[in-house]
Amino acid sequence: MTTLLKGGTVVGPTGAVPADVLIDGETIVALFAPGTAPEGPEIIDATGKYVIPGAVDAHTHMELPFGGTHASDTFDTGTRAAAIGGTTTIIDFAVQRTGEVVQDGLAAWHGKADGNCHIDYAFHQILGGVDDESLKAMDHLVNNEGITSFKLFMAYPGVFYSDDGQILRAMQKARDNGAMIMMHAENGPAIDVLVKQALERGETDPIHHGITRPQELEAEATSRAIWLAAVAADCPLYIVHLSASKALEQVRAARDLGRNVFAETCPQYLYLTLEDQLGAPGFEGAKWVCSTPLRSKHESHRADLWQGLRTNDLSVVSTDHCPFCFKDQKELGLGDFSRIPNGIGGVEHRVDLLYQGVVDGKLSLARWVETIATTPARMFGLYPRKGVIQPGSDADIVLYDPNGRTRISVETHHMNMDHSAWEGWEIDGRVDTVISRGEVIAAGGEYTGRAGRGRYVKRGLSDYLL
Ligand code: DUC
Ligand code: ZN
Ligand code: ZN
Repeated sequence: MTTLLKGGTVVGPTGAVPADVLIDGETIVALFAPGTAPEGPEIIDATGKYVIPGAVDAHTHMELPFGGTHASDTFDTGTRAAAIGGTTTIIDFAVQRTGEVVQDGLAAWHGKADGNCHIDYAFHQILGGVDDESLKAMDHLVNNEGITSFKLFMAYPGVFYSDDGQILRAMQKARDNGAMIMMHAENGPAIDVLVKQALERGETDPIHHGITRPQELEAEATSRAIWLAAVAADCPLYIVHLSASKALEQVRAARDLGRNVFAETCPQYLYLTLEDQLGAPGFEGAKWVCSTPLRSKHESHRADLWQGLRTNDLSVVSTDHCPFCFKDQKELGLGDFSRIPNGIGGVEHRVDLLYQGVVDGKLSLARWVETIATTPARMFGLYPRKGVIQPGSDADIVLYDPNGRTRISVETHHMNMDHSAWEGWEIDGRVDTVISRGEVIAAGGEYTGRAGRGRYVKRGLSDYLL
Protein backbone atom coordinates (compact mmCIF):
# COMPACT_ATOMS: atom_id res chain seq x y z
CA MET A 1 0.00 0.00 0.00
CA THR A 2 1.27 3.47 -0.84
CA THR A 3 0.60 6.60 1.20
CA LEU A 4 1.44 10.22 0.40
CA LEU A 5 2.11 12.71 3.19
CA LYS A 6 0.94 15.79 1.35
CA GLY A 7 1.35 19.50 1.93
CA GLY A 8 3.85 19.50 4.79
CA THR A 9 7.31 20.93 5.34
CA VAL A 10 9.99 18.27 5.58
CA VAL A 11 12.62 19.13 8.19
CA GLY A 12 16.01 17.49 8.26
CA PRO A 13 19.50 18.37 9.45
CA THR A 14 20.04 20.54 6.39
CA GLY A 15 16.92 22.60 6.84
CA ALA A 16 13.22 22.76 5.96
CA VAL A 17 11.67 22.31 2.52
CA PRO A 18 8.06 21.96 1.34
CA ALA A 19 7.76 18.40 0.00
CA ASP A 20 5.38 15.46 -0.22
CA VAL A 21 6.63 12.11 1.07
CA LEU A 22 5.65 8.84 -0.57
CA ILE A 23 5.61 5.70 1.57
CA ASP A 24 5.35 2.18 0.19
CA GLY A 25 4.68 -0.39 2.89
CA GLU A 26 7.26 0.14 5.61
CA THR A 27 9.63 2.30 3.58
CA ILE A 28 9.99 5.87 2.30
CA VAL A 29 10.28 5.63 -1.49
CA ALA A 30 10.30 9.21 -2.78
CA LEU A 31 10.06 12.90 -2.01
CA PHE A 32 8.22 15.19 -4.43
CA ALA A 33 8.12 18.93 -4.89
CA PRO A 34 4.62 20.07 -3.86
CA GLY A 35 2.00 19.09 -6.41
CA THR A 36 4.24 16.82 -8.50
CA ALA A 37 3.49 13.43 -6.91
CA PRO A 38 1.55 10.90 -9.03
CA GLU A 39 -2.16 10.38 -8.29
CA GLY A 40 -3.25 7.19 -6.60
CA PRO A 41 -1.81 6.76 -3.12
CA GLU A 42 -3.84 7.20 0.02
CA ILE A 43 -3.36 10.78 1.21
CA ILE A 44 -2.48 11.96 4.70
CA ASP A 45 -2.92 15.71 4.88
CA ALA A 46 0.20 17.28 6.35
CA THR A 47 -0.74 20.89 5.58
CA GLY A 48 0.72 23.27 8.14
CA LYS A 49 2.77 20.51 9.78
CA TYR A 50 6.46 19.82 10.04
CA VAL A 51 7.28 16.38 8.67
CA ILE A 52 10.22 15.11 10.73
CA PRO A 53 11.98 11.77 11.12
CA GLY A 54 10.63 9.71 14.00
CA ALA A 55 12.76 10.63 16.98
CA VAL A 56 15.45 8.28 18.30
CA ASP A 57 15.96 8.19 22.07
CA ALA A 58 19.44 6.76 22.57
CA HIS A 59 19.23 6.51 26.35
CA THR A 60 16.39 4.75 28.18
CA HIS A 61 16.16 2.37 31.12
CA MET A 62 12.99 0.30 31.03
CA GLU A 63 12.66 -1.96 34.10
CA LEU A 64 16.20 -1.11 35.26
CA PRO A 65 16.95 -2.72 38.64
CA PHE A 66 18.28 0.18 40.71
CA GLY A 67 18.34 1.35 44.31
CA GLY A 68 16.49 -1.71 45.62
CA THR A 69 13.64 -1.41 43.12
CA HIS A 70 12.96 -1.37 39.37
CA ALA A 71 12.33 1.51 36.97
CA SER A 72 8.56 1.60 36.77
CA ASP A 73 8.04 1.51 33.00
CA THR A 74 8.02 -1.85 31.29
CA PHE A 75 8.96 -2.08 27.63
CA ASP A 76 5.21 -2.09 26.96
CA THR A 77 4.26 1.04 28.91
CA GLY A 78 7.50 2.90 28.17
CA THR A 79 7.59 2.36 24.41
CA ARG A 80 3.88 3.23 24.14
CA ALA A 81 4.52 6.52 25.91
CA ALA A 82 7.58 7.12 23.72
CA ALA A 83 5.51 6.53 20.59
CA ILE A 84 2.79 8.94 21.66
CA GLY A 85 5.48 11.54 22.19
CA GLY A 86 6.96 11.12 18.71
CA THR A 87 9.83 8.75 19.45
CA THR A 88 9.85 5.77 17.10
CA THR A 89 13.10 4.07 18.18
CA ILE A 90 14.67 3.66 21.60
CA ILE A 91 18.08 2.34 22.50
CA ASP A 92 17.79 0.81 25.96
CA PHE A 93 20.61 -0.42 28.18
CA ALA A 94 20.92 -4.17 28.69
CA VAL A 95 22.60 -4.80 32.04
CA GLN A 96 25.44 -7.11 32.98
CA ARG A 97 25.43 -7.13 36.75
CA THR A 98 28.77 -7.54 38.47
CA GLY A 99 29.67 -11.25 38.39
CA GLU A 100 27.12 -12.06 35.68
CA VAL A 101 28.00 -13.40 32.21
CA VAL A 102 27.42 -10.57 29.71
CA GLN A 103 25.41 -12.76 27.33
CA ASP A 104 23.11 -13.79 30.19
CA GLY A 105 22.42 -10.16 31.01
CA LEU A 106 21.69 -9.49 27.36
CA ALA A 107 19.39 -12.50 27.09
CA ALA A 108 17.46 -11.27 30.12
CA TRP A 109 17.00 -7.90 28.42
CA HIS A 110 15.69 -9.51 25.24
CA GLY A 111 13.33 -11.45 27.48
CA LYS A 112 11.90 -8.24 28.90
CA ALA A 113 11.58 -6.48 25.54
CA ASP A 114 10.67 -9.17 23.01
CA GLY A 115 6.99 -9.11 22.09
CA ASN A 116 6.29 -6.07 24.27
CA CYS A 117 7.54 -3.05 22.33
CA HIS A 118 5.31 -0.64 20.42
CA ILE A 119 8.22 0.82 18.45
CA ASP A 120 11.55 -0.45 17.18
CA TYR A 121 14.28 -0.87 19.75
CA ALA A 122 17.98 -1.59 20.06
CA PHE A 123 20.34 -2.10 22.97
CA HIS A 124 23.56 -0.77 24.39
CA GLN A 125 25.27 -3.05 26.90
CA ILE A 126 26.15 -1.93 30.42
CA LEU A 127 29.28 -3.66 31.65
CA GLY A 128 29.07 -4.13 35.40
CA GLY A 129 32.39 -5.92 35.43
CA VAL A 130 35.33 -5.70 33.04
CA ASP A 131 37.40 -8.88 32.96
CA ASP A 132 38.78 -11.34 30.38
CA GLU A 133 35.34 -12.87 29.82
CA SER A 134 33.45 -9.61 29.36
CA LEU A 135 36.15 -8.27 27.05
CA LYS A 136 35.66 -11.33 24.85
CA ALA A 137 31.92 -10.80 25.05
CA MET A 138 32.34 -7.28 23.68
CA ASP A 139 33.65 -8.74 20.42
CA HIS A 140 30.77 -11.20 20.29
CA LEU A 141 28.16 -8.48 20.81
CA VAL A 142 29.69 -6.22 18.16
CA ASN A 143 30.08 -9.00 15.60
CA ASN A 144 26.88 -10.96 16.19
CA GLU A 145 24.31 -9.14 18.29
CA GLY A 146 24.18 -5.68 16.74
CA ILE A 147 25.39 -4.08 19.96
CA THR A 148 28.15 -1.62 19.22
CA SER A 149 28.25 0.53 22.34
CA PHE A 150 29.10 -0.24 25.96
CA LYS A 151 28.33 1.84 29.02
CA LEU A 152 30.79 2.01 31.88
CA PHE A 153 30.35 3.76 35.22
CA MET A 154 32.92 5.87 37.04
CA ALA A 155 30.22 6.27 39.75
CA TYR A 156 28.31 3.82 41.97
CA PRO A 157 31.15 1.86 43.65
CA GLY A 158 29.94 -1.60 44.56
CA VAL A 159 27.14 -1.51 41.98
CA PHE A 160 28.16 -0.71 38.39
CA TYR A 161 31.54 0.95 39.05
CA SER A 162 34.64 0.23 36.95
CA ASP A 163 38.09 1.38 38.04
CA ASP A 164 40.48 3.19 35.69
CA GLY A 165 42.34 0.00 34.76
CA GLN A 166 39.10 -1.73 33.81
CA ILE A 167 37.98 1.30 31.85
CA LEU A 168 41.26 1.39 29.94
CA ARG A 169 41.00 -2.29 29.03
CA ALA A 170 37.44 -1.87 27.76
CA MET A 171 38.51 1.19 25.77
CA GLN A 172 41.38 -0.72 24.17
CA LYS A 173 38.94 -3.46 23.18
CA ALA A 174 36.55 -0.88 21.74
CA ARG A 175 39.37 0.72 19.77
CA ASP A 176 40.02 -2.70 18.22
CA ASN A 177 36.45 -3.68 17.39
CA GLY A 178 35.01 -0.25 16.52
CA ALA A 179 32.60 0.03 19.42
CA MET A 180 31.73 3.24 21.26
CA ILE A 181 32.42 3.55 24.98
CA MET A 182 29.62 5.43 26.76
CA MET A 183 30.68 6.89 30.05
CA HIS A 184 28.79 7.78 33.21
CA ALA A 185 31.37 10.38 34.21
CA GLU A 186 31.19 11.18 37.91
CA ASN A 187 33.89 10.41 40.47
CA GLY A 188 31.99 7.83 42.54
CA PRO A 189 34.48 7.21 45.36
CA ALA A 190 34.79 10.95 46.04
CA ILE A 191 31.00 11.37 45.92
CA ASP A 192 30.61 8.56 48.44
CA VAL A 193 32.84 10.47 50.89
CA LEU A 194 30.76 13.63 50.51
CA VAL A 195 27.52 11.67 50.92
CA LYS A 196 28.74 10.04 54.14
CA GLN A 197 29.87 13.39 55.55
CA ALA A 198 26.53 15.03 54.68
CA LEU A 199 24.52 12.28 56.31
CA GLU A 200 26.71 12.49 59.45
CA ARG A 201 25.83 16.19 59.62
CA GLY A 202 22.13 15.27 59.44
CA GLU A 203 21.71 16.62 55.91
CA THR A 204 19.17 14.12 54.64
CA ASP A 205 16.88 16.07 52.26
CA PRO A 206 16.85 15.40 48.50
CA ILE A 207 18.75 18.60 47.68
CA HIS A 208 21.84 17.07 49.29
CA HIS A 209 21.88 14.51 46.48
CA GLY A 210 22.88 17.39 44.21
CA ILE A 211 25.17 19.16 46.67
CA THR A 212 27.19 15.98 47.24
CA ARG A 213 27.69 15.53 43.48
CA PRO A 214 29.40 18.86 42.64
CA GLN A 215 30.16 19.72 39.04
CA GLU A 216 33.90 19.43 39.73
CA LEU A 217 33.45 15.67 40.21
CA GLU A 218 31.62 15.42 36.91
CA ALA A 219 34.29 17.53 35.18
CA GLU A 220 37.15 15.56 36.72
CA ALA A 221 35.66 12.23 35.65
CA THR A 222 34.86 13.58 32.18
CA SER A 223 38.45 14.74 31.79
CA ARG A 224 39.83 11.44 33.10
CA ALA A 225 37.65 9.47 30.68
CA ILE A 226 38.82 11.67 27.81
CA TRP A 227 42.51 11.09 28.65
CA LEU A 228 42.03 7.37 29.23
CA ALA A 229 40.46 7.20 25.78
CA ALA A 230 43.49 9.02 24.38
CA VAL A 231 45.75 6.38 25.90
CA ALA A 232 43.55 3.75 24.23
CA ALA A 233 44.56 5.17 20.82
CA ASP A 234 41.64 7.64 20.74
CA CYS A 235 38.93 5.07 21.36
CA PRO A 236 35.52 6.62 20.50
CA LEU A 237 34.02 8.05 23.67
CA TYR A 238 30.50 9.31 24.34
CA ILE A 239 29.79 11.09 27.61
CA VAL A 240 26.20 10.39 28.73
CA HIS A 241 23.85 12.79 30.54
CA LEU A 242 26.30 15.70 30.65
CA SER A 243 24.85 18.28 33.04
CA ALA A 244 27.49 20.85 33.96
CA SER A 245 29.44 23.72 32.41
CA LYS A 246 32.83 22.51 33.61
CA ALA A 247 32.23 19.03 32.17
CA LEU A 248 31.22 20.61 28.87
CA GLU A 249 34.49 22.58 28.86
CA GLN A 250 36.38 19.28 28.95
CA VAL A 251 34.41 17.90 26.02
CA ARG A 252 34.80 21.09 24.03
CA ALA A 253 38.57 21.14 24.57
CA ALA A 254 38.86 17.53 23.40
CA ARG A 255 36.73 18.18 20.33
CA ASP A 256 38.74 21.28 19.49
CA LEU A 257 41.78 19.01 19.41
CA GLY A 258 39.94 16.82 16.90
CA ARG A 259 39.43 14.01 19.37
CA ASN A 260 36.93 11.20 18.95
CA VAL A 261 34.81 12.53 21.85
CA PHE A 262 31.06 13.13 21.87
CA ALA A 263 28.45 14.00 24.48
CA GLU A 264 24.73 14.09 25.08
CA THR A 265 22.61 16.10 27.45
CA CYS A 266 18.99 15.62 28.54
CA PRO A 267 15.94 17.93 28.76
CA GLN A 268 16.08 17.98 32.56
CA TYR A 269 19.49 19.70 32.49
CA LEU A 270 18.33 22.22 29.91
CA TYR A 271 15.36 23.39 31.96
CA LEU A 272 15.30 22.22 35.59
CA THR A 273 17.49 23.27 38.52
CA LEU A 274 18.94 22.24 41.85
CA GLU A 275 17.10 25.00 43.70
CA ASP A 276 13.70 24.98 42.02
CA GLN A 277 13.13 21.24 41.62
CA LEU A 278 15.60 19.20 43.70
CA GLY A 279 15.27 21.78 46.47
CA ALA A 280 11.46 21.68 46.54
CA PRO A 281 10.06 21.71 50.10
CA GLY A 282 10.13 18.59 52.26
CA PHE A 283 10.66 15.35 50.38
CA GLU A 284 9.10 16.64 47.13
CA GLY A 285 12.56 17.12 45.57
CA ALA A 286 12.95 13.32 45.43
CA LYS A 287 11.04 13.43 42.13
CA TRP A 288 14.10 15.07 40.58
CA VAL A 289 16.85 12.92 42.08
CA CYS A 290 18.87 11.68 39.16
CA SER A 291 22.57 11.31 38.37
CA THR A 292 24.22 13.36 37.14
CA PRO A 293 22.15 15.81 39.25
CA LEU A 294 20.30 18.98 38.34
CA ARG A 295 22.62 22.00 38.58
CA SER A 296 22.39 25.42 40.22
CA LYS A 297 20.33 28.12 38.57
CA HIS A 298 22.85 30.66 39.87
CA GLU A 299 25.50 29.31 37.51
CA SER A 300 25.45 29.26 33.71
CA HIS A 301 24.84 25.54 33.13
CA ARG A 302 21.59 25.76 31.21
CA ALA A 303 22.74 28.54 28.89
CA ASP A 304 26.03 26.73 28.31
CA LEU A 305 24.26 23.46 27.47
CA TRP A 306 21.98 25.17 24.93
CA GLN A 307 25.05 26.76 23.40
CA GLY A 308 26.81 23.39 23.35
CA LEU A 309 23.87 21.99 21.38
CA ARG A 310 24.16 24.81 18.86
CA THR A 311 27.92 24.35 18.42
CA ASN A 312 27.73 20.52 18.31
CA ASP A 313 29.94 20.15 21.38
CA LEU A 314 26.79 18.40 22.56
CA SER A 315 25.65 16.18 19.71
CA VAL A 316 22.56 14.44 21.06
CA VAL A 317 19.63 15.00 23.40
CA SER A 318 18.43 11.79 25.06
CA THR A 319 16.09 11.41 28.02
CA ASP A 320 17.93 9.00 30.36
CA HIS A 321 14.35 7.86 30.97
CA CYS A 322 14.50 6.06 34.31
CA PRO A 323 11.12 6.49 36.00
CA PHE A 324 10.28 5.68 39.60
CA CYS A 325 6.95 6.28 41.30
CA PHE A 326 6.95 8.65 44.26
CA LYS A 327 4.95 6.27 46.41
CA ASP A 328 6.97 3.28 47.62
CA GLN A 329 9.87 3.91 45.21
CA LYS A 330 11.19 7.47 45.71
CA GLU A 331 9.91 7.08 49.28
CA LEU A 332 12.62 4.47 49.91
CA GLY A 333 14.83 7.50 50.53
CA LEU A 334 12.67 9.24 53.17
CA GLY A 335 15.13 10.45 55.80
CA ASP A 336 18.20 9.53 53.69
CA PHE A 337 18.64 11.09 50.24
CA SER A 338 21.25 8.49 49.30
CA ARG A 339 18.54 5.81 49.24
CA ILE A 340 16.29 7.62 46.77
CA PRO A 341 16.30 5.67 43.49
CA ASN A 342 18.06 7.83 40.89
CA GLY A 343 16.04 8.67 37.84
CA ILE A 344 13.55 10.90 36.03
CA GLY A 345 10.96 9.70 33.53
CA GLY A 346 10.60 11.71 30.35
CA VAL A 347 10.62 9.45 27.30
CA GLU A 348 7.25 10.91 26.24
CA HIS A 349 8.25 14.57 26.28
CA ARG A 350 11.65 15.02 24.63
CA VAL A 351 10.36 16.00 21.18
CA ASP A 352 8.08 18.67 22.64
CA LEU A 353 10.56 19.96 25.21
CA LEU A 354 13.23 20.46 22.59
CA TYR A 355 10.76 22.08 20.20
CA GLN A 356 10.20 24.67 22.92
CA GLY A 357 13.90 25.47 22.46
CA VAL A 358 13.13 26.28 18.81
CA VAL A 359 10.23 28.51 19.84
CA ASP A 360 12.45 30.25 22.40
CA GLY A 361 15.14 30.93 19.77
CA LYS A 362 17.72 28.63 21.34
CA LEU A 363 17.86 26.01 18.56
CA SER A 364 17.20 26.07 14.84
CA LEU A 365 14.53 23.77 13.39
CA ALA A 366 17.27 21.80 11.66
CA ARG A 367 19.25 21.40 14.86
CA TRP A 368 16.10 20.26 16.71
CA VAL A 369 15.71 17.38 14.28
CA GLU A 370 19.42 16.65 14.23
CA THR A 371 19.81 16.37 18.02
CA ILE A 372 16.69 14.27 18.65
CA ALA A 373 16.71 12.03 15.57
CA THR A 374 19.44 12.20 12.94
CA THR A 375 22.56 12.37 15.08
CA PRO A 376 21.51 9.68 17.58
CA ALA A 377 20.80 7.42 14.59
CA ARG A 378 24.21 8.17 13.08
CA MET A 379 26.03 8.04 16.39
CA PHE A 380 24.77 4.55 17.14
CA GLY A 381 24.73 2.80 13.77
CA LEU A 382 21.05 3.09 12.89
CA TYR A 383 21.45 5.49 9.97
CA PRO A 384 20.13 5.78 7.26
CA ARG A 385 17.47 3.26 8.24
CA LYS A 386 16.40 5.60 11.06
CA GLY A 387 16.74 9.34 11.70
CA VAL A 388 16.17 10.72 8.22
CA ILE A 389 13.43 11.19 5.64
CA GLN A 390 14.90 9.91 2.40
CA PRO A 391 14.19 7.11 -0.08
CA GLY A 392 15.11 3.72 1.36
CA SER A 393 14.74 4.73 5.01
CA ASP A 394 12.16 3.18 7.31
CA ALA A 395 8.94 5.19 7.18
CA ASP A 396 9.28 6.40 10.78
CA ILE A 397 7.79 9.88 10.55
CA VAL A 398 6.16 12.42 12.84
CA LEU A 399 3.83 15.17 11.71
CA TYR A 400 4.45 17.98 14.16
CA ASP A 401 1.96 20.80 14.57
CA PRO A 402 3.76 24.07 15.37
CA ASN A 403 0.41 25.70 16.08
CA GLY A 404 -0.67 23.06 18.57
CA ARG A 405 -0.10 23.22 22.28
CA THR A 406 0.95 20.55 24.76
CA ARG A 407 0.27 20.59 28.47
CA ILE A 408 2.25 18.03 30.44
CA SER A 409 0.65 16.38 33.47
CA VAL A 410 0.46 13.11 35.33
CA GLU A 411 -3.26 13.23 34.48
CA THR A 412 -2.55 12.93 30.77
CA HIS A 413 0.86 11.31 30.36
CA HIS A 414 1.24 7.66 29.41
CA MET A 415 4.35 6.70 31.36
CA ASN A 416 3.86 4.40 34.34
CA MET A 417 4.58 7.08 36.93
CA ASP A 418 2.42 8.58 39.66
CA HIS A 419 3.86 12.06 39.11
CA SER A 420 5.44 14.11 36.34
CA ALA A 421 8.80 15.87 36.53
CA TRP A 422 7.22 18.39 34.15
CA GLU A 423 3.83 18.84 35.85
CA GLY A 424 1.93 21.81 34.41
CA TRP A 425 4.52 22.67 31.74
CA GLU A 426 3.00 24.12 28.57
CA ILE A 427 4.73 23.76 25.20
CA ASP A 428 4.06 25.66 21.98
CA GLY A 429 3.80 22.72 19.61
CA ARG A 430 2.27 19.27 19.48
CA VAL A 431 2.89 15.81 18.11
CA ASP A 432 0.03 15.32 15.66
CA THR A 433 0.63 12.01 13.86
CA VAL A 434 3.17 9.25 14.48
CA ILE A 435 4.05 6.74 11.77
CA SER A 436 6.23 3.74 12.56
CA ARG A 437 7.46 1.68 9.60
CA GLY A 438 4.56 2.95 7.51
CA GLU A 439 1.86 2.31 10.10
CA VAL A 440 0.01 5.24 11.66
CA ILE A 441 0.19 4.45 15.36
CA ALA A 442 -0.99 7.78 16.78
CA ALA A 443 -3.11 10.50 15.21
CA GLY A 444 -5.11 13.41 16.57
CA GLY A 445 -4.71 12.24 20.15
CA GLU A 446 -5.78 8.65 19.46
CA TYR A 447 -3.32 5.79 19.87
CA THR A 448 -3.72 2.81 17.53
CA GLY A 449 -0.41 0.94 17.91
CA ARG A 450 0.04 -2.26 19.87
CA ALA A 451 2.57 -4.05 22.01
CA GLY A 452 4.71 -6.48 20.05
CA ARG A 453 4.77 -4.59 16.75
CA GLY A 454 8.19 -3.08 17.56
CA ARG A 455 11.19 -5.01 16.29
CA TYR A 456 14.70 -5.43 17.64
CA VAL A 457 17.15 -3.61 15.38
CA LYS A 458 20.75 -4.75 15.13
CA ARG A 459 23.03 -1.74 14.94
CA GLY A 460 26.17 -1.12 12.92
CA LEU A 461 29.20 0.88 13.98
CA SER A 462 28.95 4.62 14.59
CA ASP A 463 29.02 6.85 11.51
CA TYR A 464 31.30 9.18 13.42
CA LEU A 465 34.07 6.65 13.93
CA LEU A 466 37.48 8.03 13.00
N1 DUC B 1 21.43 7.80 36.35
C1 DUC B 1 20.15 7.86 36.77
O1 DUC B 1 19.66 8.95 37.14
N2 DUC B 1 19.42 6.72 36.80
C2 DUC B 1 19.90 5.48 36.37
C3 DUC B 1 21.32 5.38 36.13
C4 DUC B 1 22.03 6.66 36.01
O2 DUC B 1 23.17 6.69 35.63
ZN1 ZN C 1 24.46 7.10 33.97
ZN1 ZN D 1 21.14 6.29 32.17
